[in-house]
Amino acid sequence: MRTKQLLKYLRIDRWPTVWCPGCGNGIILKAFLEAVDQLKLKKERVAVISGIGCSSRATGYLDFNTMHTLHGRAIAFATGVRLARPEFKVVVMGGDGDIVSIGGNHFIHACRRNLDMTVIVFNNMIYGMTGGQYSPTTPEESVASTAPYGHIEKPFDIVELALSAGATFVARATVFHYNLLVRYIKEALQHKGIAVVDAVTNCHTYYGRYNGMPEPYQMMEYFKKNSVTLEQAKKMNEEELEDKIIIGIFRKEEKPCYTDLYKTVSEKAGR
Ligand SMILES: Cc1ncc(C[n+]2csc(CCOP(=O)(O)OP(=O)(O)O)c2C)c(N)n1
Ligand code: SF4
Repeated sequence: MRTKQLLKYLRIDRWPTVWCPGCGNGIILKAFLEAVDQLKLKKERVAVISGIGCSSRATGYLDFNTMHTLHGRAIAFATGVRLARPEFKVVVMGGDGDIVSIGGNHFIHACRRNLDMTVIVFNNMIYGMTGGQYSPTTPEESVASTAPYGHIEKPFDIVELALSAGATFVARATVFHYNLLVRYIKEALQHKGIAVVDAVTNCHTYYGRYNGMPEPYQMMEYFKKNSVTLEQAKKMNEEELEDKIIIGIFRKEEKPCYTDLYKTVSEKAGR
């Protein structure tokens, strides 16, 4: 019933999606639509920009103002949209590879500038579209097509990265925690300044298959078993937190955002 009400936000003529059955991308997409619907945002006033990857295909299915751009460059395009159309809610969607690997520089500087936009990272810990190569968030010792003997690098923690780069809203949930995901995306969309949601999701086809969880439900069980809330995490030591996914809102603060500061400069310049 609820799903039916959300169909108005989708380009149904473009379905079925390219996504594997059971891919977590659909869960994140639905959580986003639920948040948009609860906030009663007008779809004509929402712009969604993505890069390249399985997750970035989301913009093709969403009936908003959408742009499917270049790998890693969604935030750069979104910055242009933000400045040109201040009345729009600007949302960036992309994979961990897209946003924190090739697009990593755009990401940290968008956080530093406090650009007024929501960035939803579909964090499946791997490059899905290109066949399961390791990404900057692939956990140490995990197997990937480019790490058949186990990954030797330490992963980026997207939350830590966003916090240290100066993001003013930072949250994380997994696709197992659907209601939390809706809540955090909703808060992110209401936030003035940059809002980063690390949406941890399953690519069972590659990450799961290489790491003993080939079925979507096995990855769901993994997320359920290994997630701890921020409150629980505060009482745990480093060893206990190893391999744990900490979920919650890590920062929510008001600070002048880039567009407001830019406006004051334009006014000074008499424009
Ligand atoms: C400049 C450039 N480099 C590399 C690629 C190839 N490429 C396409 S998608 C992708 C990675 C996708 O991984 P991610 O962003 O994590 O998204 P996912 O597919 O997992 O959702 C890569 C490397 C490209 N399209 N353009
Ligand atoms: S390859 Fe992975 S990320 Fe891509 S659609 Fe399939 S399950 Fe999803």
